Amino acid sequence: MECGIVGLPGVGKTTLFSALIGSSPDAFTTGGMKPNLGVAHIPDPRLQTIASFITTKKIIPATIQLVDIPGVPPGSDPSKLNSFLSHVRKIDAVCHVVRCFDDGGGVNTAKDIDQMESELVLADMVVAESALDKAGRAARTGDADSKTRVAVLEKVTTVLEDGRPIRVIDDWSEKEQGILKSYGMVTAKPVLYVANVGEDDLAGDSDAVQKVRDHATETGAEAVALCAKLEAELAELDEADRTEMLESMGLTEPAVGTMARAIQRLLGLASFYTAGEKEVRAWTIRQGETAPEAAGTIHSDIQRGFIRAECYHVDDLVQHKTEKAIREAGKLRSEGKAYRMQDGDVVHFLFNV
Ligand SMILES: Nc1nc2c(ncn2[C@@H]2O[C@H](COP(=O)(O)OP(=O)(O)O)[C@@H](O)[C@H]2O)c(=O)[nH]1
Ligand SMILES: [Mg+2]
Repeated sequence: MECGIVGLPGVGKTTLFSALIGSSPDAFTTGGMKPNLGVAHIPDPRLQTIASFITTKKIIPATIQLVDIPGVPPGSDPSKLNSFLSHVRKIDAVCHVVRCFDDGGGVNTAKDIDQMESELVLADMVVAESALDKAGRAARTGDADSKTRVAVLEKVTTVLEDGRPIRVIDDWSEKEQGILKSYGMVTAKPVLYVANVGEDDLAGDSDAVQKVRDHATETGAEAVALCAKLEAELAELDEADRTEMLESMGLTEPAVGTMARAIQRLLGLASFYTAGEKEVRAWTIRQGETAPEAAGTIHSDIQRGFIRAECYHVDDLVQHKTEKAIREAGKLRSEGKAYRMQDGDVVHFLFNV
């Protein structure tokens, strides 16, 4: 699962990217056409909760793959635009950064969003048009599958011609969804708008930010407001200094934490945990995965030799304090192969290879 950071040049993408992966923005190229790749930790308060009851040597958060995709200035030549689109086609979710801080030239979020989004809408129209042509010809020979394709593509085209992204359509059947996915349309991907605010509007109260939030609501996306520059500074501090700086601003955690969790939600992911003396660790799965599939994220041997999962919820630990007490209270569940993992499960996998 990979999340791509997109936006016009100079909106703060690389600054945000470095804050998310916890290194200095100076380490990354600016202005070039090559994307920056990195891995962000997903800060998770539940890890500290678990570690407060189960003594452990190490806490390991879940991670997410990030790509900082260089922005394309409006009116760029087609080769730059194509290179940009090829990167966007590969990602699973889009994090669209919108400049809400004034760099001297004023702020116009509506125009900025439109400039970026109309390129994406246009790209999908090109794909839809040629695909519709092809599917239409096959459908006329009586091919049932192609008829469904035509229906999907016509629905998509109506929305795109209206200048709106495909993600506003939320009533696909499972089959239609599969067809849609096969075309890799860029405006069908889930989007998180990041309103990049200046240090003078950390709460995100300005009209500019409100416009971003409204646009997100209208187009089936989510939105967060943060100051990328401040987040990048926070990321470079050690734990103690960071806590002190956050407290002085009346905050409890860096905004990139909230943001990383929003991305996780957007991707339809959930977390489960393993907890022991050696480490307390968060693992990422797709919502609804079964216990053996979840075991496979740790090691393929555990999936292959899966016997059962002994599990309880983080909330059970908070209530009963120890695993022994959870067992005595009858809250330790023994789950088999068909069990669908719940977000917040703490698990011991029993396996035999
Ligand atoms: N005032 C302010 N400046 C920012 C903020 N985020 C980024 N910048 C500045 O904007 C410029 C462009 O940032 P960069 O991350 O390279 O933008 P990119 O082209 O989207 O990757 C840099 O000089 C940053 O320091 C912010 O939140 N507030
Ligand atoms: Mg950049």
